[in-house]
Amino acid sequence: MEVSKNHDFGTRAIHAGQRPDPTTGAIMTPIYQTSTYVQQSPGKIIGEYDYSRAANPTRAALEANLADLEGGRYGLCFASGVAATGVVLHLLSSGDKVLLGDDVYGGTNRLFHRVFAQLGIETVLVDMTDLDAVKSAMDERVKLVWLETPTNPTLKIADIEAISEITKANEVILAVDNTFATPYLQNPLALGADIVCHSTTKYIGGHSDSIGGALITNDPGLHERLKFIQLSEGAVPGIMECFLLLRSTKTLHVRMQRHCENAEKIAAHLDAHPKVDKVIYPGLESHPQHELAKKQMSGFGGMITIYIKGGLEESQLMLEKTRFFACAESLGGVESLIEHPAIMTHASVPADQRAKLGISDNLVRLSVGIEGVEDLIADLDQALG
Ligand code: P1T
Repeated sequence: MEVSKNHDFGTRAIHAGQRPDPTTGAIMTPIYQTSTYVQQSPGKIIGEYDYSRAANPTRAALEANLADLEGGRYGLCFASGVAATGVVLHLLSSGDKVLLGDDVYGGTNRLFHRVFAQLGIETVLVDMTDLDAVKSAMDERVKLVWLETPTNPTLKIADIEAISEITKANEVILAVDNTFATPYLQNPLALGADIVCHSTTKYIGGHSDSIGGALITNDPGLHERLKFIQLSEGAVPGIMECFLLLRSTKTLHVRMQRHCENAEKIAAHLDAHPKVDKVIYPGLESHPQHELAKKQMSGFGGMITIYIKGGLEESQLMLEKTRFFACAESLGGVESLIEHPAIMTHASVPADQRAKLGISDNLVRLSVGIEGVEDLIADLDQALG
C-alpha cells in the first residue's frame, strides 16, 4: 500500500518504504542477508544493487521508512548514532568551525572535541536556548551548527525554527539530533533543519536490542555528499539490525504515546516528592522552555531528569535500589532505565563543563518505559526511601 504525507503517522510508520515481497508476497520486508549481488556481465547489474556496503534492499526499506517519518526525501542508516554524526562532520574541512550545543550526549561531545579536533575542525560550545549567543558565535569559519533538543541530559529545548533562520542567513548547515523527541513528537526538517540525526538505538529501535543511527535530509546535494562518505567510510548497519528497526518503527507511535503518558505522571509525582529537589521535564510548567516545547513538539517525551536531595551517596543508593528502573546507560526502550550522567553517559565531558551545565552528583536521569505507571511510581518511591 502506497502512503502519502497526508496519511496518519501510524499508517506511515507501518507502511512507508515497504511493500509485499514481489516473489513470495511476504508481508514483512525480507532480510536480504547478502553482501553481494550477481551481475549479468561485468558492470551490468540485475536490479539496483551491486554490493551491500553501498546499498541493500532491507536497509533501503528502512531508509525510506525513516525518511518518510521525518518528512524527508532521503534517509541513510548507519552502524550507530555516533557513526552517523561522524559522517556529517566529514562534510567539513580542516580550519572549519562547528557550533555545538553545550549540552549533548557525552559521546557526541567526545567525537567533536577529541577526534575531529585532531583533523583541524574547531568546536565552539553554545547554549542553543540563547539565540543571541548563537548569532554572536557565527563567523565565516562556521560551517555547521549541531544541536540536540531536548538535550541530553538536562532536557533544554532549542528553538529549531529561530536557529534555522540564523543558519540560513549565514549559509551554515543546521543538523538536529532528534533522538530524544523522535519523529513522532518533532520534525526538525519542517522547522528548517537541513539534516536530522538519530541514534536509532533509542526510541526508534525501542527494545534495547540493537545499535544504529540515521541521517535524513531533503536536500539532494547534501544527501549525495553524505551517501558518498557513508560508502567510502563504510559504517553501515548489519542487515538483521535493519530488519529489527523496520519491525520497531511499526509501533513507534503507540510506544511514544505511552512513554509520554507515563513520564508526565511520573514527573508530576516526583515534582511533589520530599526527597527530590528539582524535576526537569519539558511538560512541567516550571521548565524554562515549556511554552516552546508545547509549540515545537506534539508531546513531551519519555525522559525525565531529577536532582535528588543529597549528593553522590544518595544518588548511588537510589540507583542501587530501583528494581523496574534498571541502572544502565542508553534510553528509549520499552523497559525503564535509570542512570547517573556524571559517572556514566557524560563521564567523558570535562568536569568544569559538567559543573557549568549542572550535571552534578545528585543529578539522575530516567528513561521512562511503558510498564504500568503505578508500578514505576512505587519503584521510585521505595528507592528514594
Ligand atoms: O550510542 P549510539 O547509537 O552511537 O548513539 C549516540 C547518541 C547520539 N545522540 C544522542 C542524543 C544520544 O543519546 C546518543 C547515545 N546516548 C546514550 C547512550 C545515552 O545513554 O545517553
